[in-house]
Amino acid sequence: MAKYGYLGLGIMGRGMALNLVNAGHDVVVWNRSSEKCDELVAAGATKGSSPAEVVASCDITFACVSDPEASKALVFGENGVLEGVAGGKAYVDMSTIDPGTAQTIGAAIVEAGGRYLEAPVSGSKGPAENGTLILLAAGERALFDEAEPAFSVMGKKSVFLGEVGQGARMKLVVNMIMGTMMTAFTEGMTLAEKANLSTQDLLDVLDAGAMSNPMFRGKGPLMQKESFATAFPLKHAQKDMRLALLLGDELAHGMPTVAASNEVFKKARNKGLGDSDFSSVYLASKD
Ligand code: NA7
Repeated sequence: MAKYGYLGLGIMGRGMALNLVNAGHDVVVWNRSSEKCDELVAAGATKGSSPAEVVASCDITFACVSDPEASKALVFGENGVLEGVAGGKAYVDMSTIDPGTAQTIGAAIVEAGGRYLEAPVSGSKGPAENGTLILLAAGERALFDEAEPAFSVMGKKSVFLGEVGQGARMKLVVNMIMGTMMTAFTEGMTLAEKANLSTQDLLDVLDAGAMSNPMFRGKGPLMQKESFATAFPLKHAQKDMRLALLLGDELAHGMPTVAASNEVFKKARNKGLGDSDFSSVYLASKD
């Protein structure tokens, strides 16, 4: 059985790494703030001393960190991934980053003698914990096939999308749709309130029709209670809107709806909601 590494034990990485351990795999973990490794070690993982050491001691190392800057720090930093990949070690970055950063990282890993796959995931805390993420992979096809035993534990569906960058692009398209859906939803909820409509009636009407979806069904009742426990940090949702807009910019593709939605997320960050769930954009829509 392959030995796996996992770097980055935030909301997403924690769930995925725990699922690998609980499925009986041999897993070595590392996180910048080392105390986050304790729960994993208690569950049966081994704690690694640095990204380089984890990658060098495992067959395939997965990573899930905040944003492009964090992904680059993990790979190019001191004792980083790049220092451990020689001899064909495999590295799978599951963070949501821009395609250019994924390509820069992928090329550097291969140049240093390693193997690379990007595999950003669709789904937040719950799917990470119960292994129902959707993995959007691109890069080395053979590595995608080799990683399947791990992917099948972390997710319910894995798709292979071609060359490095295509996974990032797909993820940004998906999250741009999700973000704009969320701001339209919160504006509808707050408009209903101001129009003296019952938000429960609105949720019931939406759920009975063609717009019924798990996100409205799950987040709607929480919005009514202004309960924003973090499943997907708002700062990461806004990062994805920003990166999607940059992709649109590169391709000269107009996205006025996304641009407007991004402004609402920026306003929410400015209100101090960056670490709350992205559905707390509701509070910015209320003004
Ligand atoms: P979290 O819960 O905010 O976790 C972020 C993780 O990234 C956490 O392990 C951080 O370590 C790590 N991080 C952040 N910056 C760095 C640097 N510079 N170097 C190393 N590690 C770093 O995010 P989620 O788990 O919800 O999301 C992760 C990704 O999936 C993100 O791209 C989302 O958009 C989707 P820390 O614990 O702070 O030391």
